[in-house]
Amino acid sequence: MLKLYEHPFSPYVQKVKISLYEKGIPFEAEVPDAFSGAPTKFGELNPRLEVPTLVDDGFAIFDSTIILEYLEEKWPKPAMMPSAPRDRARVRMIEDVCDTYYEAINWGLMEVRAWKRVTGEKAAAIERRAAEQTAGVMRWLERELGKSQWFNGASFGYGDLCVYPFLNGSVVWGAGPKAGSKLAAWLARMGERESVRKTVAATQQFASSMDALATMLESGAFKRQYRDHRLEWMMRSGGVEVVLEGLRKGTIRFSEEVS
Ligand SMILES: N[C@@H](CCC(=O)N[C@@H](CS)C(=O)NCC(=O)O)C(=O)O
Repeated sequence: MLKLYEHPFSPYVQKVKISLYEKGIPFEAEVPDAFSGAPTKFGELNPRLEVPTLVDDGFAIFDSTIILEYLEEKWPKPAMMPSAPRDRARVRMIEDVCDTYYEAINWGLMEVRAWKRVTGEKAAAIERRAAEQTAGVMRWLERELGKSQWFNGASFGYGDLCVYPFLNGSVVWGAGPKAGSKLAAWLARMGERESVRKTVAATQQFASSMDALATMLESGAFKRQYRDHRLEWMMRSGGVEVVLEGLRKGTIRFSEEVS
C-alpha cells in the first residue's frame, strides 16, 4: 500500500490527499519525525525534510507537484488534469501561484499568530500586509475562475484541488472570500466533495495543539523552514527582524544543503 508522510495542516499534503481520494487509491498516512530539522530516518526518504513524501513500494517521491504527476501517470483514471494543452498550462500556472505566492501569506500569518514570532504593533503591521495580499490573490483567482464553475474548466479537477488548500487556509485565518462572490460559491461546491471533507476532517485531531506551538518553538522542538518564497514573504512584509531573531535563536532553518 502507498504510504504518505504528511501533516494534515500542510496545504501541499492536502493537494495530494484530495487527488488520492478522488482517484480512490488506498494509502496509509503517517506524520514523520521531521520538523525539528535534526537528522532522522525520515531524511533518508526526503533529504528536504518536508511533507508530503509518498512512498510507493520502496520508491520515495517528494514535492506535491511531482507526486501529483506520478499519481496521474500511474493511475490515469479518473483524470485530474484537463485534456486540452492550454487548460493544462493554465491549471499549472494557477498551481504555481498558489504554491509559491499564496502559501507564503497563510504561512506568514501562522508564524505571527500561532508561533507568535512578533506581537503588538509589529505583528499588526505584518498582518495588514497579509490582508492586502490575500485580497489581491483572491481578485486574481476570481478572474481565473471567470464564468466557470471550476478552475479546471467544465468539471472538477487539478486546478481545483490546487487552489482549495490555500483558499481554505484564508478561511481558517478569518479572511475567506466575500459572501455572494464567485469564489465563495466555488468553495461551497468544493466543500460538498467527499475527498475534500475527508482531507479537512483530518486537521481536527491537531487543532488543539495550536495553543502550545509558541512554547514548543522556544523549547527547540521545532525549527521552522524559511525557504525561498517564505523567506521572501517575511522580508517583504515587514518581518526582517523576525528572520534575524530566528537565526539568532536557532528557531529557523533554510533548505537542506544537498550532499
Ligand atoms: N514544494 C514542496 C513544499 C512542501 C513543504 O513546504 N512542506 C512543508 C509543510 S507545509 C514542510 O514539510 N516543511 C518542513 C518544515 O517546516 O520543517 C511541495 O510542493 O511539496
